[in-house]
Amino acid sequence: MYEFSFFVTQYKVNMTSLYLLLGGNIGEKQKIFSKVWTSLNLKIGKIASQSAIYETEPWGFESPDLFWNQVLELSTNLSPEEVLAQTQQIETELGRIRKENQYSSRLIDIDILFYGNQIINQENLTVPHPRIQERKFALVPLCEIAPELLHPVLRKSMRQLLVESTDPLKVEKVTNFPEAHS
Ligand code: PH2
Ligand code: MG
Ligand code: MG
Repeated sequence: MYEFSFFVTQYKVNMTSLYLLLGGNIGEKQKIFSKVWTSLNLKIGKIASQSAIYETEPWGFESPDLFWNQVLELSTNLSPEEVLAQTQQIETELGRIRKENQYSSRLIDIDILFYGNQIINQENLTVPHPRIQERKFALVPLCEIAPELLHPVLRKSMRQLLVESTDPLKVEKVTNFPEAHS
């Protein structure tokens, strides 16, 4: 009995709030997004909150195919490296083929925006994601679910970063989107 409650306490203490950004601009977006929600819930942790889905113009490259973007907050007990391995595995399972060093259309991209307030600068992983402040397709959904969240490097809230953003690209809510909660 004692050991059990000890375990529960440890488990809760080690949970970290993780913000992920989903993005994709080709394929059956609705099917792909709902498969991602199921996989994330199973492999990384429970989805605690979700933004709406936004239809967004491609940032950094030209394509007629608009993106869907969504921010999810998960509660996880995985390490950042484990989260990265799991998100990359889910991307691959859903048919993502990586092209090196250039932006291009993709079925699904799962980016780590924030892992608690940790700052990570490794060769294969930078957290917070280095381009959040340049991209309205990340800031608008972040502001919807976490306007007061403080960027641990820039020391500004999501609301402040959105106000200061000069990104002109269109970010519009998709209405009648399905729920990410299972
Ligand atoms: N992701 C990119 C490059 N450009 N543009 C939009 N609208 N949404 C994205 O998720 C996105 C992008 C690189 O990952
Ligand atoms: Mg990305
Ligand atoms: Mg990515």
